[in-house]
This record gives sequence, structure tokens and C-alpha cells, in this order.
Amino acid sequence: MKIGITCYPTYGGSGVVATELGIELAARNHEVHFISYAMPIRLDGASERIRFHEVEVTTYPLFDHPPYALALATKMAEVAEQASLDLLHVHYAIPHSVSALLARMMMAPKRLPFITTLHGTDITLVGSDRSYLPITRFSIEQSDGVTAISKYLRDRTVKEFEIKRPIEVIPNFVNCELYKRIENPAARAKWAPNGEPILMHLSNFRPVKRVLDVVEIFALVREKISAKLVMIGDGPDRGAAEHLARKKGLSRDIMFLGKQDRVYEQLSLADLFLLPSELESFGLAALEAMACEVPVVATNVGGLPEVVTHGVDGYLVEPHDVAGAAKYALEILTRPDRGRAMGEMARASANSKYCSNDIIPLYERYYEKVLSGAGSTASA
Ligand code: GMT
Repeated sequence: MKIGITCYPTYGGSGVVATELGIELAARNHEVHFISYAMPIRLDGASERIRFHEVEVTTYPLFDHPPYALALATKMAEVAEQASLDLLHVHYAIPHSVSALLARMMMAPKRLPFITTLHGTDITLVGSDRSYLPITRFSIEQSDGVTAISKYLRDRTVKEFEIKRPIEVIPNFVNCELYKRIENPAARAKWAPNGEPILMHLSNFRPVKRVLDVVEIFALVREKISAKLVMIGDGPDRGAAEHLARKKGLSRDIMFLGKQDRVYEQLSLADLFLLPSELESFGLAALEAMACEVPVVATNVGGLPEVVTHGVDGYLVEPHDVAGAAKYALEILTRPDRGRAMGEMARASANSKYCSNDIIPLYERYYEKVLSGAGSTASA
């Protein structure tokens, strides 16, 4: 198949999923065309069957806000024509599904179906804002196929947007051959020279991730035991988190690495992963940690209970419950045997439910279904 993929190319779960999907599809002999304003992170010349098409947004003094959605629609139609695309697959509804809808109309009478994958904040935060809700609902209804990355997100979309059409749940995935535990004592020793346990967090440091809670949880852990915290990623709350770390006298114990390319190398070094988000439609970072045999302490929100099983491969607490999270963190870190056993369960869960080898064929089958014209009808 010839597939056009559009996503946000920046540091964030939906862009990562879209990029990894494109790489996996190319490895399965599909031709993949990424259409976005910049080369997606993690897409570094991955395959000769992958092309990148940059959307250039012309500005003009009249435009306070250059109309990216229109430039994107134009580029989608152009690429579809030149590369004879079979379909477009857009990640994150706003504004990508609207651009795809325009591109489909521009291509008529040639057929250019499009699939929208919902990732989370496109529904729960941005999409539910009154200024975007009607057009988000319209573009979902108009899509030739719609997928959501968790049951939670599908159900919430159907309820809040009063969607009548079927939405297929295709969960996020991880490359289980790449994301696996590789012991590296020398690398560990750089962060934890005295064999301290290592806690880790990875996100885009947006308010929804509650990175200050990560620091607070660590501070409570640190009151009881020696430990180190590694923070991976960057975003609006990084400065506040660094400030809090300094205020608590923990600068030597907390390392802020910023954005990293091969996060599996770091995740493999962790003893515990913290994800105390206010909301998480799936929690891809938690899954990536689990694949590396790292147990997770996360919040009992959104799609996270579909990923983390409380008491088996991690623990779930209510949002803002810093003390509860610290208690569970200590339970894991002070009993390394328990931590390792939970880590192995985490890997087993990732392996059995979320490996790319099992999930990518679900996308391929869904593409075929949409191409056959059956994407808007319920599965048998
Ligand atoms: O919050 C983020 O990490 C960004 C956001 C995105 O769209 O880039 O992430 C959403 O999509 C990820 C990939 O499907 C999910 O793993 C995240 O749970 C989801 N974020 C939220 O729901 C807050």
C-alpha cells in the first residue's frame, strides 16, 4: 500500500506512535509518505521506502496565525496525486483530520480515503473546548475510518462528542526487540555511583504530566533511602521542576537529561518509572518502560489501568496522591526481589499485548477494511 501519514513532528506520544508506525509499515514493504511541517523525531532516514514531504506555511503580514491546516491540505492532495497514495492516516484530530477532509474533496473524483487516529488531548482537552468541538466532531464523523488508542478514549469520544459511527480500538505498541532490558552496570554507575536505585520519568513536561509531583514523590522517597531520579524530556514545566529540585536540596540526586533519541537505552537502567499524570489516554512512556522490565507507579486515570495492572506490574494511585505514590515506590525499591518480579511481569504484559509485531497487522487489516469501503460500519 501507499500510505500518507500526518502527525505532529515534535516530542509527544502521538508523533512517536505515528513515526514508529510508519517505520514498521515500511519494514513490511509499504510505501510511506510523511507529510508535516518538520521531520518527525525518531525518523532519521529509517528506510528507503519512507519519504518526508515538508509543509511550507507562507506567512503574510495580514496573518496573525498562518493557516497551516490549509497548507497541509494542499500538500496532502499534491503528495496523493504524485505518489498515487491509497489513503491518508492522520494522527491527532486537530487540525489534521480537517486538512485530510479537504484533501479528499480536492482529489475527487479520485478516491482518497482518510483514517483519523485519536490520541488523547485532541479529545480530552483541546477537542472538547467549545471552539474546536463542532469541527472535531464533524471531521471524526466524516473520516473513512477512526481508531482510538485505548478503550477509555473510544468510550469518552463516543460519549462526549455523541459519535454514532464505529471507532476501532488499536492500542499503542512498542518494538519489543528494541525495547528490552539490557543490563549496563557502567552506565548505571554514572548516575548512581553507590548502587542507589534509579527512578525515572519521561514526558513532554506539559502540565497534564504533573512533573512537580514526580519531584515531590522522589523527595519523599529520598527522605527514607538514597536514590536517584532521572528526568527525560522537555517542555513548559521543566523550569519549575528544576527549581523545585533545587529548593528541596535535591539537585545532586535529580538529573534532567532533556530530549533523548534512544530512550530504550535509558529506560533499561531504571528500577522504577513514575507517571503521576492528571490524565493519560494510554501512557505510551509507561508501556516503553514496562517493555524494559521497569515496574510503574502511575495514576489510576484514563487508559492507564488498561496498561498497568495494580499490584502485578506496578501500582496505581489517584492523581495528586504524592504520599501514596511514594509509599508504593518505597515498597518496590526497598524490596529489589519484588521490584524485579514486577518488572518481569511488566515485560510479560508488554510482550503479550503490545508488541509492534502484533499491533501493526491490526492497522494493515483496518486499512484494507477502509479501502474496501467498510470503515464506517461496525465490526462483525
Ligand atoms: O500528552 C502527551 O504525551 C502528548 C499526547 C500527544 O498526542 O502527543 O499524548 C497522547 O497520545 C499518546 C500516544 O498515543 C498517549 O500515550 C498519551 O497518553 C496521550 N496523552 C494524554 O492523554 C494526556
